[in-house]
Amino acid sequence: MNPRSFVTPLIVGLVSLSPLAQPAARSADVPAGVWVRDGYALSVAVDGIKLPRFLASGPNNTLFVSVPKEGKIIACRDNDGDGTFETMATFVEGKAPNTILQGMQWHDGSLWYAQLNSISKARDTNGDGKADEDVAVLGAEQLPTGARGGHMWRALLIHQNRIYTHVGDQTNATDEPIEASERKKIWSFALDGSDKKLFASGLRNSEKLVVRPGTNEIWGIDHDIDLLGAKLEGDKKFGQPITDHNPPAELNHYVEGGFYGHPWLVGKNAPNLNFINDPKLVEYASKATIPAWLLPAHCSANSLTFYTGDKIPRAHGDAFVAQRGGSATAKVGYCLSRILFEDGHPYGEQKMVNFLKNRTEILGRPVDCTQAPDGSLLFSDDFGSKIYRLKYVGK
Ligand SMILES: [Ca+2]
Ligand SMILES: [Ca+2]
Ligand SMILES: [Ca+2]
Repeated sequence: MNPRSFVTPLIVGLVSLSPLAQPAARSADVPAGVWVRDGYALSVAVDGIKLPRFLASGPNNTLFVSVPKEGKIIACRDNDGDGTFETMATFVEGKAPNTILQGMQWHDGSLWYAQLNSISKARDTNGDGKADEDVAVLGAEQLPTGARGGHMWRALLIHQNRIYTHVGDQTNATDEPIEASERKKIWSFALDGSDKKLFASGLRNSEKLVVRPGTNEIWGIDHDIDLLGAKLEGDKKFGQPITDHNPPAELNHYVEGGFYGHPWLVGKNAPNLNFINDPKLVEYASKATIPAWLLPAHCSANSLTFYTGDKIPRAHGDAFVAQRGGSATAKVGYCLSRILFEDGHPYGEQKMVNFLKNRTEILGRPVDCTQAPDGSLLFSDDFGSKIYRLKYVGK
């Protein structure tokens, strides 16, 4: 039987929940040449959203997908909980394109989401699948600026009745007093937008903040700087032998009052070569918290999700990381990786899915990842405009 025959438009209330183009099982294939770790199966979970970026799991097997380019958030539904999304509907729309729909989290019956200069919460009060109540919780006057330029993506985390948010450096590495800018810091607020507090400083660009399971620890991956060796590498006729491999990206455990070194320090408190004459370098280093784990330079690890399920052996408490791949002359990233944890500390990393064929050909760029209700992992790819599912299937 043609699986298409199962797919009929679902009309709920006044809103047509248009079906996915095809059931996931027979939708677009995984591109030939994508490497998947032994014991795991990769499939296309959603094929039909152009340029999907950020993901959040919601109730009733709903996956929220932001599409910044179109100013909307789409809700994909797995109506029968079998792991295949039958329908998708626009949950939030009409936002100015490219105003960033980045951080998203389901909390207390609403989808909370971040934009360039706001944090809002949206909910569906009449069950038609579309948000009809959309309330701004924080606006430009309260938030660290998300002015265009530099690293404008806004992280969002809600934890223990606080909102945590961060916007990255306005340039590659802005040398200014710590107190001069609200960027490069994590701020927290009460859920009604009051009680603004500084949480941590010295970040360059941590696009997602997450809580380690069973703890109140806030973790994130900081993209470190470009052009580290540019002054020495000159006209690049010798390539970028320093910058290509340095500095590492950082998996950080962000603590209240912590300082993480940017822009003066990189990696494990190595000086940023561009500030080598700053007399305060050693003082900064004495205050800085070093990363808990280092990732490859320029891997553009946008996102991580801690695994809380039991469907992947020994993975509970490990972090899965979406690495979009970035600016190095030699291509790095373009993968989903797993950082292994023991006793709360990372001790190893392995690739789970590699979208870089023969180290040169790009077959996908993972942007965000989240855990699905069935214990598999979902991650978005804005290169192939797909959302993938990675499932443990055993040997
Ligand atoms: Ca289903
Ligand atoms: Ca509604
Ligand atoms: Ca740092």
